[in-house]
Amino acid sequence: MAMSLKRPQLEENLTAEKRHKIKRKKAPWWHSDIIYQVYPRSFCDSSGDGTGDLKGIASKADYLKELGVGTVWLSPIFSSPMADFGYDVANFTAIEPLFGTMDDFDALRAALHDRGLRLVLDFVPNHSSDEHEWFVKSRRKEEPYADYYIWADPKGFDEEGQPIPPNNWLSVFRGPAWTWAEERQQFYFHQFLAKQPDLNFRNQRVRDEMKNILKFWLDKGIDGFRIDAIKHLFEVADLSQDEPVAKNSGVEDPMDYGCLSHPFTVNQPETFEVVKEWRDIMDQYPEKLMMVEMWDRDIGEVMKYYGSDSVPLADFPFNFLLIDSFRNRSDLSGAALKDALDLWMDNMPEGKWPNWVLGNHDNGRVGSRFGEDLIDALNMLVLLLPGTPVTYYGEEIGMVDATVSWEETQDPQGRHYGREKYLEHSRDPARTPMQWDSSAFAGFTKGKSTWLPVNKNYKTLNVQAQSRADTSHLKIYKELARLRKREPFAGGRTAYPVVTREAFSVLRYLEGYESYLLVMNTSEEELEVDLHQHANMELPPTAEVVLRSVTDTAEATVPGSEVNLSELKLVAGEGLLLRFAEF
Ligand code: TEU
Repeated sequence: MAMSLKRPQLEENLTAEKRHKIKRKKAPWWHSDIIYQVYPRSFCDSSGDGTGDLKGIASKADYLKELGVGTVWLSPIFSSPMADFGYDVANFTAIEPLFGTMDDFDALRAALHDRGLRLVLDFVPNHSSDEHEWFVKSRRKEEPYADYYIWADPKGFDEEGQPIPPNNWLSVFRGPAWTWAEERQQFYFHQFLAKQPDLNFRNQRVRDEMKNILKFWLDKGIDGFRIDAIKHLFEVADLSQDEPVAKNSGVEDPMDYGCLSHPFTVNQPETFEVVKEWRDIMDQYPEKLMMVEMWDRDIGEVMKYYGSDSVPLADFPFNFLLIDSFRNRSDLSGAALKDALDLWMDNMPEGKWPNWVLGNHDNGRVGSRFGEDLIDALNMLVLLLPGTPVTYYGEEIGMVDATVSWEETQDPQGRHYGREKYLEHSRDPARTPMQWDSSAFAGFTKGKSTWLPVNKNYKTLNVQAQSRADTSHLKIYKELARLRKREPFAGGRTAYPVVTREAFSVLRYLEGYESYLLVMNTSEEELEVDLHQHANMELPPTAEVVLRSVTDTAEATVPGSEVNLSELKLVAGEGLLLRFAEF
């Protein structure tokens, strides 16, 4: 067969049997797990206060097990005034009372572990809350905390006697990245909100504190970390330098983060030293997962976080290319999908492991970004590619962005842009409560209100309805989670036999096993495609349908049917998973 092969992990010329032996012996658990992101405020509320909590999550442990995910990653659950909904931590080793107690945490960990599921926590090292004891003391210049944060004198004073920040650096959330502290008569730096002052990683004590925090949670038996906003960890030491205006950004608002480029505030070389220190700590425990969150257009910068064979860093930096390459449906085509997959695989260092992220709490829901018709096809894609898929809660049932009015808007990123523009920036629409059933508040709470509105579509779009339906996003997801454990997916090879504007296909195959072919129609129209005409390799004349998108109700593609690959019909956005004997 003439095709281009990608085998991220295994030697090309080994026999299938030997490959399996190596794989069984060596592959870490997170190669086979699906990582499922729970946004704790929005998953399940046991207390009735309208915000999700740990007991609520624990009550859904059976659901998660049955879903077929292996690892549960929780967005921050630590003590927090909730200015950025937990990403502003006031005590890194205490549980936020809104979410419960340390006993609830232990019970949740046990509930997951008892079911063979793993638990990964969010680690937010770049900043703390301004209500953290360290910052309160630092603001008073109390030792040893005085230099725990990035403090700077004003560049001068304006005509009204107001202090001028040391440079033009901007906050990711809009506006100056410097806030004046009366008490200390200095500015402090915050890459995000003023309520999220950046920690000073040039201070050894800060580095030690953070290491101890990692150990604290590892000693509690968690299985790894997702590390937040890693590229922001260091800034240049010389604070006198302005960041340059970004060329061709198209951003007009001078207070928008996008209008500057950021040579002095992200991806500084020192960051990798610190990540290495964390890796070393994690390696003192058996098989802990380290995922880093790194959002950057520069793929080379992203890949650096994998490290190398001699200096391994994260197990993977999140792969956001499936979010970032296509902001909407019109950007999506078979060819563009192939480019996005290749961009990761071709740049990933030798011997490293890929991952695929379709959505998270900072981005719109998959169905809203691309179109609901593509939900199943995209789940098929990320769950069947080689690599670790990351699923944001609710994506398994195809939740879509909810309408959140200006009055209801909670997200500080949205609020910072004001009533006119909040919709472009608010992350709330993708953070609404999980839709469990058709009862009040979608079964998310027994209380009288919820922190964000429940999507109005919950009466029909919910877990219970999809469990009962003959076909549903949920049923497809579960089937995929089961299928991906089979050898052609777990340890097989990958090829892309047909890539056109409207069609994309992925073949997973392994000597001695049946081959699986996923065919996707990326267009918004029905498609009839002759795979043989377009294929860059030999394909059999027919194949058996294994799974199809919920939108396809044709007689010819009922699972189990034999379809002719010369005249394959797909509805708009469909994913069709086919199987044929090894050939
Ligand atoms: O997000 C980090 C974040 O905002 C960056 O990835 C950002 O998009 C990029 O640097 C802009 O170029 C994390 C969390 O996911 C988010 O929810 C938090 O608000 C943020 O950190 C602050 O902790």
